[in-house]
Amino acid sequence: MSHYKSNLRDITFNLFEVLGRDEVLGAAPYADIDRETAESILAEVEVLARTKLAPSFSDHERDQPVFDPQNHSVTMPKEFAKSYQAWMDAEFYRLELPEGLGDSPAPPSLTWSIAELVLGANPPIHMYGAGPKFGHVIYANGTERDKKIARHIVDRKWGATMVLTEPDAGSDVGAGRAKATRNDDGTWTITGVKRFITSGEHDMSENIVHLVLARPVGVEGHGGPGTKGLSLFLVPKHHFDIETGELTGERNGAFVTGVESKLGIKVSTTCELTFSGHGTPAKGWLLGEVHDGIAQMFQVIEYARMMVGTKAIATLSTGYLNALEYAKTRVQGPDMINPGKDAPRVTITHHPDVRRSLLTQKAFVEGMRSLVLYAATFQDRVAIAEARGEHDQLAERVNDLLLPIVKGYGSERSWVLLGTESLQTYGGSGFLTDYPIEQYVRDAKIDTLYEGTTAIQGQDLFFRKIVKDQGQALGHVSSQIAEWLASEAGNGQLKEERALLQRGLEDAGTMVGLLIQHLQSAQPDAAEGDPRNVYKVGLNTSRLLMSLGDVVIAWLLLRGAEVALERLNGELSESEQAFYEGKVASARWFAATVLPKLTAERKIAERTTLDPMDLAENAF
Ligand code: ST9
Repeated sequence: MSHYKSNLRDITFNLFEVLGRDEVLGAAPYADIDRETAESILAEVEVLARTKLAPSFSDHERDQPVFDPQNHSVTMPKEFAKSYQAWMDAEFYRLELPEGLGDSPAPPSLTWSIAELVLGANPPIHMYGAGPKFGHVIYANGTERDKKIARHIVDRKWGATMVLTEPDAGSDVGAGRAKATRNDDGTWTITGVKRFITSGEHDMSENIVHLVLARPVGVEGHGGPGTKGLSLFLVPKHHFDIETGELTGERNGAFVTGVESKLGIKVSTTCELTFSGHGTPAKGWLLGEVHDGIAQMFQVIEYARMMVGTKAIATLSTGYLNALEYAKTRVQGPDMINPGKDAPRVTITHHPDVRRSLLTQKAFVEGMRSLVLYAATFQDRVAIAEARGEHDQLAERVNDLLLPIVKGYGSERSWVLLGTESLQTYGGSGFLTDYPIEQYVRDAKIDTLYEGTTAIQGQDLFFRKIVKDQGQALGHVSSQIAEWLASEAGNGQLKEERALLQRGLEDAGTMVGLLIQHLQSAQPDAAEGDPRNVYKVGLNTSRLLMSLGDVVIAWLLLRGAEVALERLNGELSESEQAFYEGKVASARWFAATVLPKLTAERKIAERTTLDPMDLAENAF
């Protein structure tokens, strides 16, 4: 039986009933995909995810990739490779590619819905399967030569990796020291050691193309310190004929020199890669023949941040649904209102604390799913504008604003809830490998770490997505919320929840204003300022990230509740009635139990002092 429990009903509810995605389907550039087609694609992927992708999920623990240090190779477990093959053979990845590369583009709101199903069933399949999407970045930024490489990656189903991190340069990517030296034939030789490279080596595709950040040597105006001195190189595992994609039989000098042993997600290889370290030069091409590495790599990072947030949320979703199933069948203890020793024992869904826990899981996961798909609606706008040769700058900005929330908030909330609520629902049984929850907890922890830790997401949100953006995207989202609050949404039935959201919005707004004040007072020219006030910002960026996430999610859940209340006025089947009642209940629960905490968060932020920064290190 599959461990994976999907929630296709909630996905389609968000897509079509809340976010109106019918609007973008059936018309250019998505003329071939109408709502019916989209729904049948989702249904097909859901079956594939449950029946072909999910079965090898728990094998990861027993049957792990085997690293051979002599041959610099990794042999993947057979069952996982079979699931991976099933996904690649189905070619749904083509829906994520632009015209000219994949031939059947679909809106990002649909492709992220598909991604949720795959990431919930077996996350590393989606990660190993990202090759074609890397092809997209190469295609978009590349020369004619690079575009050919991109096509080989897609057509031959090659793997690809993002290669940034070095032993001494993690979050601080600009501290990287890998070098690139230009060869007479126009190629480059890369030298250095990179660490934590996801999918860095495996035997499931005939080739892997590494996208490597390195510092060009001896090129005037380029290669300086920091991230701006980095360029992006395409470095294949095996050499190939650029025209045909056929492998030449020659190994390039990009070798796996270590595979990490780690807490979770064990089938995903986390590799040390050594370039030009074993007597063979690691040769590659400069992407697009321009030295613009960090900006190019951030195109990958932005996608990957969305993917990581979606992965975390997808795992919480299946975690919650598994916990719910267990709770409905697990008989334990009497009902609180009939506590006698001889009283009948009841399923644990009768216990108030279990109901609290289940409703908390349900509210967060449904809210975060809405967040992912809400962000995706802005990606739809960006993609549609691009297809017309235009730019939708507002949509780009709002998507940028939402990404750290999807990734940072999504991963933190999911991991914590999986551990504190989903696993806890099982009692001691949750600790056992008999159930998938313990693996979910371990596999989801990484989501708070990679693609920029939560602290990095908080800083990105405040400094880049709010301050540098001059509050344009934030202003747009908060005015949308304010507009909704001013409307008659909920037909009087969500009055209390709207008041709670109003207060939460004000609390979050006050926090943003406060951090901006601290930042201004830290500027050298500020009257009576203090440069150390920037620490007061740094002490609160994670708090702000989580608070803004709470506000946006509450709003999206309440929008869903508004739709559900309307539907509940009509004739419904029993299951649809229950579904919509559940939507209203989770929105109300979130508003009642999460939003009031924002006032406390605001007060904590207001009372921030420099004490933590003044404390001597040895006093910690
Ligand atoms: C990792 C692997 O963790 C995890 C595995 C995941 C699974 C892999 C599967 C992935 C599939 C991917 C498929 C690709 C598909 C793509 C399709 C798309 C069509 N947004 O602030 P500054 C840029 S890997 C955009 O001064 P510092 C920007 O160019 C490890 N751009 O930074 C900027 O210049 P400007 C992941 C951004 O102080 C420039 O950077 N590691 C953004 O020099 C400099 O900015 C990390 O994620 C942004 N949000 O450096 C690193 N931010 O301002 C985490 C910056 O002129 N560390 N840029 O525009 C950080 O993010 C640091 O804050 C830092 C700091 C490196 C940016």
